[in-house]
Amino acid sequence: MRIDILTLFPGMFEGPFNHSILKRAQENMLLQINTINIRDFSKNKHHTVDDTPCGGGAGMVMGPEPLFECFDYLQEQNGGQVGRVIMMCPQGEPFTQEYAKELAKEENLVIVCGHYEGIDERVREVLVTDEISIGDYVLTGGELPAMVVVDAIARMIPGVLGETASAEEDSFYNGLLEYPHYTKPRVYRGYEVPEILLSGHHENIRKWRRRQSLLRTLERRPELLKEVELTKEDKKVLLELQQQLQSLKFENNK
Ligand code: 4FV
Repeated sequence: MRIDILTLFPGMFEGPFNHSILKRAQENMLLQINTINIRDFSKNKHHTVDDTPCGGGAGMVMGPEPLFECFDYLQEQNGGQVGRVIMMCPQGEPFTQEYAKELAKEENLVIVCGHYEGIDERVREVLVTDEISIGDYVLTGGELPAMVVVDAIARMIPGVLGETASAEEDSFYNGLLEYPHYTKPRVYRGYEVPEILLSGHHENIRKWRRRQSLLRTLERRPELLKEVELTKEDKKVLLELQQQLQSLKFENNK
């Protein structure tokens, strides 16, 4: 996959993309990331890319010209193939694991990083195919959201996570929150690893992990359960857990 990131601060990406899994993914040619400086496409003598908002108001708006010029360049560079064009913005669709899986199937992606109050609407109307938000809060720029999206997508590209790690057991991969993880030592400062995990009984361990995922999701993100494909066994376990939590709540309110 090739990802072209349009930004005013290409330097911000050097850190996150030159370490660990993302670095190896690029070395293994599974992922190619190009950061392109939008300011290089500003034609005015001061190379400004923003201007005051039409209709007045505070702050500045990123103008259409440098971005449209940048797209012309990308199209020339890639024989017209620029792929899906993602604008990072608070008004965008909430980013999810499902969305990451979907985008990971693409050959090419372009990510536009905004700054200031926002980007001229004509960019959104003409060039952008996807608007994505990483959360209901306002950041200084689209760079950090772009890094988040690239990281989540990269993990979904076959071969990026390598043998050791498997995305299949991720939180949200199967729609549930992940079960608790333990490793050696068996006892640390008196805190023990649950016996079942040391039993070697794989079916019992699978059941225990599924129960923990259901419990965590029920306690922390019950709305997620509506989207999950639940087995008959899951429904039986969930009923038990709901009754346990009810009686616990009842005990505590006594
Ligand atoms: C944002 C978000 C975000 C808004 C104005 C950049 C900033 C500035 N992007 N999810 N939350 N963007 O706050 O994606 O242009």
